[in-house]
Amino acid sequence: MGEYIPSPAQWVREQVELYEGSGGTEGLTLRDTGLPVIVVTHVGNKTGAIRKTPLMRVADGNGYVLVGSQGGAPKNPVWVYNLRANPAVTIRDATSVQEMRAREVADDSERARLWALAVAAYPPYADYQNKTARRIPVFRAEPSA
Ligand code: F42
Repeated sequence: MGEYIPSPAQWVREQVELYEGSGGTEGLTLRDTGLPVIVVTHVGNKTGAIRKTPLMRVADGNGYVLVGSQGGAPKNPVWVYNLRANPAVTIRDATSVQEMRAREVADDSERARLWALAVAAYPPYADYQNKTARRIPVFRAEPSA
């Protein structure tokens, strides 16, 4: 296991510190939206370092939908490449911590179903997709055991 390298983005780093440091009892929502967030721990594909990325909480049965929106920016967030290279992730959802595998969803009909769940959980995702020419990557994290 590599060492943990915190996000260079201050607001993201601070959310991870609060969320994980409190054992999943504080810092559970995105800024002033009140909407729930999970923390995905994964491995950097170049450094091998441990990375921690907060994402919106989009639940789907026993799994989670992970949306690489990055606010509709032109480029994919870097964590997308980490998950493609190494799908083993740990997901913290409040006080629950689970080992999971993140599978990128290629099938159009499955993606459409998961995208609808994502937009229901966090409506700005729809605006983000309209803002960018890239197809926003969608993963489904599933229990690995
Ligand atoms: N981002 C989303 O894309 N979707 C969400 O639903 C979302 C929700 C959310 C909620 C709360 C919150 O605090 C943040 C939220 N974010 C959401 C932002 C998210 O947490 C990420 O910050 C954002 O998606 C950008 O991801 P990123 O992986 O591009 O992060 C950047 C800032 C970063 O950490 N870059 C590192 C750096 O040093 O520049 C690189 C990190 C890395 O993984 N490096 C790899 C390595 O090997 O270590 C190499 C990667 C490569 O291939 O180059």
